[in-house]
Amino acid sequence: MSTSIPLSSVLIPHHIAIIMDGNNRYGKANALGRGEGHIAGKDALDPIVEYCLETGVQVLTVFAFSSENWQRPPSEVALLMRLLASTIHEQMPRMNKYRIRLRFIGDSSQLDDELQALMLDAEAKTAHFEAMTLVIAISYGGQWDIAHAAKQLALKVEASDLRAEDIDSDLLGQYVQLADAPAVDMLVRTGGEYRISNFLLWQTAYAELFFTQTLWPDFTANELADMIAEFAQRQRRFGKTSEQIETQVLR
Ligand code: M2E
Repeated sequence: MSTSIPLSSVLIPHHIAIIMDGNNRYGKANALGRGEGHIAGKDALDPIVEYCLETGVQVLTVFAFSSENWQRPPSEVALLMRLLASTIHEQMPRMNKYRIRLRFIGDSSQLDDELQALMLDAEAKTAHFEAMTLVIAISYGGQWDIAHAAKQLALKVEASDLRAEDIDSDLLGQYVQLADAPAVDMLVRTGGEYRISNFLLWQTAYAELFFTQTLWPDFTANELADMIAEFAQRQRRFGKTSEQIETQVLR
């Protein structure tokens, strides 16, 4: 029996999350100086954002700086912090042009006051845009996210606003980051590693996973388009019974 759900709502991902890995290896392979791979990686995001906008993707979330990235050499952390601030500045005209809402997730308490202020300002100035949402994960970890949500519930229990027995996965899910966004339906990792690396753990519970050897600065909208086509194929297959797939193979 067919349903009246529009095909586009299952075949086009609502929410894509990307682990932008491979900047340092790109720098080494191209004889760039220390940290210059990150500078190359900074420009790779623009065509991806434009492609998502054209395709009708509602939310694009990228892993700019993980909880674990604090362990990198101090000079690299400092460079990444400067790059984050300059990128936010540079992106503002593009956010205005394309009417993209900018949001940040992560433990911002660990960041410089100046960077925190810049992030709040960028969020406030783009809050009314509705063409797409670009989420930048900074000082983010999936385990931090879930622990932070658990703490909010614990505070409610402590204040007698909530009974412990009423806690379930549906309620906890309302307190993790991006609870107001659609679930991630495609998780992409560039740079050849096959790990989640503590990115969005709760939000990717049902995501289709995509891995590529391509280093982040070399990643193109074309390659993302191929992955979205593969996503649509997987969704079509998922919508059929195994018998229907067998019939299709025999025809
Ligand atoms: C990014 C940050 O490795 C990071 C260096 C800075 C740029 N970058 C990668 C980002 O992820 C902020 C915005 Cl507004 C856009 C992209």
